[in-house]
Amino acid sequence: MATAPHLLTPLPSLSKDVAEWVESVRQLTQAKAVRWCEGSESEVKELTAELVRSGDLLPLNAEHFPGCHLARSHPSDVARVEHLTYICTQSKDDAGPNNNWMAPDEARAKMRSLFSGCMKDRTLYVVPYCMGPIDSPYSRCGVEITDSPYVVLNMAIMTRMGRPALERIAREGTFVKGMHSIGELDPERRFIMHFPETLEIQSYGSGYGGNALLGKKCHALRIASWQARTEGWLAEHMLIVGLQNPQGETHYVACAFPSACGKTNLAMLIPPASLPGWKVFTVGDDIAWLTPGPDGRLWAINPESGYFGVVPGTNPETNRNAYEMIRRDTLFTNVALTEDNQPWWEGLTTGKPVIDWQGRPYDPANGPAAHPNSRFTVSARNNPAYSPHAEDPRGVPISALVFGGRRRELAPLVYEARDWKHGVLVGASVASETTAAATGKVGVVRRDPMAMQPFCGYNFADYWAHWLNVGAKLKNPPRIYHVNWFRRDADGRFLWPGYGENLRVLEWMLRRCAGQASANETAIGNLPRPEDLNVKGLNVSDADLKALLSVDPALWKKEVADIRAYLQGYGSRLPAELLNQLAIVESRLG
Ligand code: GTP
Ligand code: SPV
Ligand code: MN
Repeated sequence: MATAPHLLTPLPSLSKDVAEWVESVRQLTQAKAVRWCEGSESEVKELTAELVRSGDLLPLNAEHFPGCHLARSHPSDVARVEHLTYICTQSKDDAGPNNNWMAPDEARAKMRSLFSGCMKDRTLYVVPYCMGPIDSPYSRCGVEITDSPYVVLNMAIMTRMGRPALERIAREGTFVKGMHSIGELDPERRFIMHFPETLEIQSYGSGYGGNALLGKKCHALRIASWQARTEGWLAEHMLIVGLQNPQGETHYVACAFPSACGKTNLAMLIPPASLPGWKVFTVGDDIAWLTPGPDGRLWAINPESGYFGVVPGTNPETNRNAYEMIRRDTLFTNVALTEDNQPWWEGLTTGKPVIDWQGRPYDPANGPAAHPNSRFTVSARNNPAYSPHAEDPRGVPISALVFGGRRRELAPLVYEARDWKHGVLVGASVASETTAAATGKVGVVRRDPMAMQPFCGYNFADYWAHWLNVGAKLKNPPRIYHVNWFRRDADGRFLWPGYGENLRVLEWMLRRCAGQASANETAIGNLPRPEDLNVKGLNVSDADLKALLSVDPALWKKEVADIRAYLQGYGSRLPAELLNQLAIVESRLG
């Protein structure tokens, strides 16, 4: 039955809990107006028009990029700020050596003084959202309060936002409370605080991505990982992709790679012409919530409904689908402009930049034209390869889990863990070069276990123990792999072409899962021999392939020592099983 909009229950009366909390935040921030977000298309249009009028959004060339806009963030506010991100648990040990920690009382007092009166001249937006399909038992809801209409527009794309979420909150009686203000955009007055014990997030002083779109990393990973541990599931920094083989069978794979290490690209992979008959379906590109199912398999949902993706490098050659996807109804942040107002970024082979990401005339002396962490926000519905099962409330069954990192040397193209316990060690020992997705130096190798170093809401030692427990509950656990698309030679050239060609590696994994492919059993795990990979039509020299698929025992002995030192940094909470697994690898290295 269709209801006329003016007959709908007013949003604040749907949930007394939410309304009371919003009122308390209004009093604290002294917002000049309060606007509850309904989540309708007309509301998004209206907000967009307001932002265009205020000059905060720039419409892009309507012929080539219909419905697209450009936002420029403050030049000091272009990436996540890990050093200003805190987990505020009663006990410091619960946050662990992997997190910055602040006592909840101290953090609350600090944030109270920052939020006090901060919205005097601004509108307070109330954004109810659902992470995951609105009717899935695995989904979780939250409400973000923000004074940034840019954040509202992003949340409208990235989450199921508005009335249905608020209705679910009213039914369930529980939600994550997220408070956000851009404040003065002063890096000295910028904090991202998490209170997992009370399901609260407080973020001040940044309007950018993971710092400000609280449904994403703050809720769906840091808070959710904490909830997942108490409830027996996993919240992970993983893409989810469906791979349909030429026989018509589809298998789902979930992969954890650190930020800007290839998740969106793999989730939207385009099969090379020399592998005919394969089809690829995107379920998710950044976050997976995984639950042991009654059938003993691991089932996954994507809590998001859009992509906040890295723009540079996207082009018709590397990924035609991604390129086509962002040519309509897309919100660009921090890209450059061509003379005729088209967005431009490094990696595009057509057009040339005249205005850089800061709005200045382009001068190569100022660095790249588009910021290396410039992003697109786009609805998953724009993706030509969007899987219909992404909306399935039960999620999809996972056949393989893949960890990966960006490493010039050492890590081979792919190896397979011997079993789940070994796989947990493989995940826990992931290391990767830092990227522009977070502020700080780029290209430094650091440990990034399960690609969750910036996102795990509790002590990694307890997290690994939880991973071991989840595995013990699975009668049909997925196989676990490690990949590295980023091996280079001495001149810096990539040894592996990557992108669509990565399907060859996934194909070997799926044949392994089906018991149809052989492998070379090495100390670190099982590697394909060159003849185990489908290399038909692949343009990689025999020497490069050999280098990609070999294990250097001397280098790996050093790596094992480094992993041991890292793990021992977690002290007595570290599960002994990880050191047992490491000892097995070490003894096999001889
Ligand atoms: P976040 O959104 O930060 O979590 O990043 P992501 O993991 O989704 O990474 P994305 O797919 O956006 O890729 C990041 C960068 O790596 C882009 O510049 C890509 O062009 C590049 N890239 C992705 N896949 C490959 C690959 O297989 N090989 C190489 N050499 N580069 C790749
Ligand atoms: C990442 O950094 O892993 C991202 C972008 O996906 S952000 O939303 O900023 O976290
Ligand atoms: Mn990410």
